[in-house]
Amino acid sequence: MKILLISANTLKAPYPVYPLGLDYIAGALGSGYNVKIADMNEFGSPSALGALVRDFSPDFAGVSIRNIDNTDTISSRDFLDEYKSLVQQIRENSKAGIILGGSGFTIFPREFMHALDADYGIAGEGEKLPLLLQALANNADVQSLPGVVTKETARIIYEPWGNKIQRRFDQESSPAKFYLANGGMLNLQTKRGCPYRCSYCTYPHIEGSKMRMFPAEEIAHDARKLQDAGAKYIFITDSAFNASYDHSLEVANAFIKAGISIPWGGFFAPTVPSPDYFQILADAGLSHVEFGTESLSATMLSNFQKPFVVGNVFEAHRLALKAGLYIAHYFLLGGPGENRQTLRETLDNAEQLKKSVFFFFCGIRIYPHTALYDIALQEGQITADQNILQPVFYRSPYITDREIMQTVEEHAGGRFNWIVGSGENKATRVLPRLYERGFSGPLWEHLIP
Ligand code: B12
Ligand code: SF4
Repeated sequence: MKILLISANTLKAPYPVYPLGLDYIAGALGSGYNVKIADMNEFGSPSALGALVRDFSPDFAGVSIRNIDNTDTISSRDFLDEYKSLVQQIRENSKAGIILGGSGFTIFPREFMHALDADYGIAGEGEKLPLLLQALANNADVQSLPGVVTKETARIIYEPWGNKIQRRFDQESSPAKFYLANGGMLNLQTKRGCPYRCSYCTYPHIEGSKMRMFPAEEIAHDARKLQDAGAKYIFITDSAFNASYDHSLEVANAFIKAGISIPWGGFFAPTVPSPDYFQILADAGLSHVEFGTESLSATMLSNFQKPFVVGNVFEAHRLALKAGLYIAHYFLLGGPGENRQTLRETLDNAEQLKKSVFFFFCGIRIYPHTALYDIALQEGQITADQNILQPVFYRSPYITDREIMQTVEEHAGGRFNWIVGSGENKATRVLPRLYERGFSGPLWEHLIP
């Protein structure tokens, strides 16, 4: 059976993202299938995909829907029309059944099934794809399979994958070559799931709320493959790399043993680690720490149900700085209860975080299966029957977006390391030029004063 796996994502900001999920699906399908991976970043436009679909003539096309929109309140952009033309290309050039999946799809499975008129979908982990394909080959019932969605599905069974998880990375594949030639950043996952329940966050729904760690040696082995292929930087895609201090340390030690010498980074929660934690990670090559801080107001951290308090952020920052790491803090402004005073607290406290980059996002994308969704519903910001595939952002009733933005801009006073929005400003326009000049990695470190 021939399976074409397509990464639909063409967003290149802040940089192009290697379609890691498709490596895992290829790993799950194994050698019993003839699998080809196509990445829309290589094709430029959906119509350019047509010839490949015709030549390969797949039995099924799996389309990976990662991004729904750019989650930017300042210049919001969604990708539905792009995905519609992609699906049209598959239909026009083959008889393949179309199966959707991916993190964006998992948040809005029914909406995507209808909007893209797809045949099947898998909400959650794509490792379930072989089960769906076998059931289809045997004309068996697919509705009872966990995660499987059709346009008729009434209830989706969300169940984390409990069996083997295996990545198939092929450094000779054209996607691998594309990312190695464009910035050299590849990615790696060390576990799935996040045990925290931050009010606005989709990650526990996408990956599950119980952490499932991968064996450290296997991860280090995969990291070594990426390094040997020519990767210049590895992004660890875990929801929060330090959600398990023990496991992340095991990974770091396995990296050292495997001779990983390229820099790497990922998302961290600013909880307080042991005094030598960041130093051990730095010795293993960690270079960039991206803290999901969100606010430096005690009230807002509690409203967001964050697993840390303001003092923890200062301490985590201090230890990361001491280990010589590049640090970025991400903020979400305008959440439930945000007002002039909480905003002021956040901005004043941020002054204490030296040698760092701050990314401020204003207005929070409302997603189903989150506490923020229920708050927005109660406050009448959305209705129960509203389709929120088109982005809807939560707005605090106590302060306007305009005032938040203005206050942040005034407070920042033109400092390059204070970035508002996902970066349509002067500072981040510099980044693509740095890639062209051969720099690699996330590059925000160049904005640190
Ligand atoms: C890591 C990450 C990043 C990193 C990526 C770094 C890197 N080099 O890899 C960075 C920080 C750069 C980033 C940026 C952005 N991100 Co991001 N990111 C993530 C995160 C946490 C993990 C993604 C990941 O790699 N997972 C690991 C892999 C293995 O999983 P996967 O790809 O999802 O694949 C599995 C399943 O989904 C499924 N699957 C995947 N494809 C398919 C296909 C088929 C056919 C099937 C059956 C199954 C299937 O099977 C796979 C294996 O189990 C997710 C949230 C999450 N927890 O999923 C958000 C997430 C994907 N990001 C999101 C967004 C919005 C963005 C940005 C637009 C934010 C911004 N404004 O800048 C940018 C876009 C960047 C780009 N160029 O596309 C959203 C997308 C939803 C949306 N609203 O559009 C997510 C879901 C977070 C959220 N808000 O809910 N991101
Ligand atoms: S914001 Fe981070 S720590 Fe909180 S639930 Fe989401 S992934 Fe977990």
